[in-house]
Amino acid sequence: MLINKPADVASSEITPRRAYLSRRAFMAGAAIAGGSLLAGRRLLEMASPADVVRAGAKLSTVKGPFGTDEKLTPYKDVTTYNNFYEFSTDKGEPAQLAKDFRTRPWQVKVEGLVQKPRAFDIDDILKLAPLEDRVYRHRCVEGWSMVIPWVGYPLSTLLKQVQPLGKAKYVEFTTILDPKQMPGQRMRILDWPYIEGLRMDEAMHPLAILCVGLYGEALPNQDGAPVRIVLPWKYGFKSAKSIVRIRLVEQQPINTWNQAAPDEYGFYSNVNPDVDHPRWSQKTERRIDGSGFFASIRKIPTRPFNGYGDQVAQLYAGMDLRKYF
Ligand SMILES: Nc1nc2c(c(=O)[nH]1)N[C@H]1C(S)=C(S)[C@@H](COP(=O)(O)O)O[C@H]1N2
Ligand SMILES: [Mo]
Repeated sequence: MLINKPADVASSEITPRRAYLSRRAFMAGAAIAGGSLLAGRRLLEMASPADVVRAGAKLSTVKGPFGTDEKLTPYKDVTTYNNFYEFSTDKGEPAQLAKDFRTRPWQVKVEGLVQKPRAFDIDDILKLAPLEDRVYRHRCVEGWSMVIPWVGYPLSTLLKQVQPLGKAKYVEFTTILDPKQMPGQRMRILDWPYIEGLRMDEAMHPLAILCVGLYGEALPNQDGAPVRIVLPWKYGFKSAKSIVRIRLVEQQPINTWNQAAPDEYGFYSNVNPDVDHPRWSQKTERRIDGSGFFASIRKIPTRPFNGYGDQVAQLYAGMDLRKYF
């Protein structure tokens, strides 16, 4: 016997929809059938990926600009070698210690010298603009580097929403303060909460992104979930994680690392091989690219502005970059 399928529906359309519907029916049944509360929650999360974007959830993205074809740092290294002092000063520990960090509900207040101050819900931030894959070099002031496929969109997109006033000269970013959830904040390692800042023109530059994911997925907690800043031409510490406030101000913000050690960490902190850290050279870097032991000994030259000079050098025209390091 011949089974005719309707001519106007391609088989490629039928299968996913059918699979989707039957998966939903199955899950509803499974949820009712019981199981642990946790299993129920897991099923719920799978049932509505569009509404519930938790760490690791797939994001739908478009290809963004400024790509590089350098070898990507493996996902494993991006998510197990982290500087996130709110959790631990040991790079191996945030992956474990941030496991249960709560990223919902989450708001980012955007306020200060703006026409329309507003608290953005994280799920609105995710929908504000198309999410772009942006493969950036990531250079830590400590001398290691990675190549990470971030997911986000220009920070300027968010800032334009609140209509900055002409008086606004700088932007300040504040990380969440929650010592109950963040064991590092129970210790006086830094003056919490973590604060960073940029000049207004730096913040509006198309390279600067508001980042919500990596490797096509919602940000893992240890990488700054649910939302962080990424500034590829600056040392990593300028890119504040897990932010809850963006404030537009007239005076240059006092950023946490500059306050902790002003001789070592400047306000600008543009990647610059010609300005050494007082305790080590910045001429070379150790690229973490999955080649294991060999990567740990192989040094590559560090480039001015981390290789983004063509895009950003003009922001600093006429400035003495040794003085404004
Ligand atoms: N709130 C907060 N943001 C932070 C840090 C931090 O300790 N706390 N570390 C910074 C440093 S030094 C670096 S190199 C990057 C590391 O980001 P990654 O772990 O996603 O690679 O985050 C930056 N942002
Ligand atoms: Mo860093």
